Amino acid sequence: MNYVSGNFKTSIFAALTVLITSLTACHSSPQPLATVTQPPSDPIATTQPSASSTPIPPTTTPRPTPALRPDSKVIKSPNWFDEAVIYEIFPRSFYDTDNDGIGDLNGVQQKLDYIQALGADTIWLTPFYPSTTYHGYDVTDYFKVNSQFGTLDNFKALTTELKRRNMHLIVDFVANHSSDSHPFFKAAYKNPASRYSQWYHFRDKQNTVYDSFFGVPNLPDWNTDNPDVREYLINSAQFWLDLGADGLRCDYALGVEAPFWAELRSKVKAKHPNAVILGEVWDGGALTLKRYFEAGFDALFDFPWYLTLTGNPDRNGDGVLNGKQPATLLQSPYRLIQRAYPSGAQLVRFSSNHDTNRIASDSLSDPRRMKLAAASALLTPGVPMIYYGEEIGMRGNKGEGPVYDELRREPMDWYANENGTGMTHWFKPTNRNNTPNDGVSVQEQEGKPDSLLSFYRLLAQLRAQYPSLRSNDFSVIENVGDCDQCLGLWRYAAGEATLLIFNFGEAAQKIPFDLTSASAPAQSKPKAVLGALATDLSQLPLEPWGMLVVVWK
Ligand SMILES: [Ca+2]
Ligand SMILES: [Ca+2]
Repeated sequence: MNYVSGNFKTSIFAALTVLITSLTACHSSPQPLATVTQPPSDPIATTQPSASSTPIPPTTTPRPTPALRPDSKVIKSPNWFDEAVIYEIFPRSFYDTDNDGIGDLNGVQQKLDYIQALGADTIWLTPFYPSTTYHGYDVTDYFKVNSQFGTLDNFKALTTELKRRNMHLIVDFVANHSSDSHPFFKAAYKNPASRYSQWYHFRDKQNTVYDSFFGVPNLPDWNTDNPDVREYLINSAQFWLDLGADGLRCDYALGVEAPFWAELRSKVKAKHPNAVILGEVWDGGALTLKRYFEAGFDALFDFPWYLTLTGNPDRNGDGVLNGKQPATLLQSPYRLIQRAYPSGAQLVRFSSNHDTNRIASDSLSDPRRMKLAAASALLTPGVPMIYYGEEIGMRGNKGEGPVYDELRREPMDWYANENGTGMTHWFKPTNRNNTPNDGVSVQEQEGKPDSLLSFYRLLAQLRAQYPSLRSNDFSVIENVGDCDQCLGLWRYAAGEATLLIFNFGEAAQKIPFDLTSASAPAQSKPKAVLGALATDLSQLPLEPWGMLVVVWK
């Protein structure tokens, strides 16, 4: 049975409660986490970036973290990545091509036109390797494709087709832990004489007590202090890059020591200089992100921005997006790009992923807020990411166990009635978030100018049309009139400037903001590409949860 029914990243928070009570009595054999019924403790309840929100280390042994350096070094992410738009796919739920109800690699390949129409040119695939769970983050073979998703030949065909389209693929890289069904763990468990005894962190002479991801027994931690383990894991990363992948999304990077990431970077870049190394450092603290950039990541997900926008990832409506905090808090994540992180480092901007409540739920199903979240993620500095189904407003809320994260990874809703070619149906409980004829499907939104899908495609067109919406040259507007529910940014490219103002509040605004001021190029007339300008150019009108994007060209 799959007792770790959700991906661990958010079961982290539930597991913490269990962990704390079970640390003193380390599991002696894998036990179901049947006791995970308490609501999660709330380590990231604050939306204020804070170094103290670092999750509790998953083992009884404190893990060293990379040292801070006074002089941030330059980390240059690959050029192709700087203008990328990522589409995150949970393959099981995306598109099925062999009628077993499970999405597959061929299905991803068949929907590339759809993905490109969203302006996305880079796909991040969550794990598609052999594993014992539905989510795949417990890998049993780092060098194979899970037969449910296809074959190595399917993978090669996908990368070939992506290259033909000038698209890119980022694969998930799980270096913190393996599955307890991984052959090396099975060989070493209860067998101290095994050659793999030193590949994990066994804590007793019988090899029955071991460190694992947040105490989850089926996810034993790799011993990355062992050079053989590092070589094995790094070889697996090279294997997928050799087969045509363009980057690694490094799962739970916080769990693995800095020297490992430095070694990974040096070896990967020697062979694949244009591969992107993207880290999941789930932390609201900028100093932590800074340390991990310096450990060797080209890019990190902007969790400080995400947590400020949405509040608690498991609770809806409690962040800036819903007016619960001043939007001026969102200024800081952009300033950090210019002032704190290494020059050339890249931030991935996202409003939900497979470990969080979906943004449509967090927006309380308000189409204005969904569009505001989309525009603020896709048009502001950073590399935007769209979580599959976000573009049609698929809802997703953490369940109350034993099934929880599945409810944020539901089958992509291609059709009004949930039936048709490619539709997956591996998960269809009656309490799911997305149902037939609810307006949430590609079919119901296709061709409708006011639909969320059409809005995402409009954002894609704007990014394609205006280089300033893809450049790293920007400034944060300190005061947007007196509106502390507003965020304002300038973005620049050669001969072009764009003003972006977002209103994260329920009150309409009239912002005294003189568009004839020095910030704008004097030689051209402003054109509103989202929202509308008033006749009086000294005043900017904003609807509740509205936005204004003005281009000078
Ligand atoms: Ca299938
Ligand atoms: Ca639906």
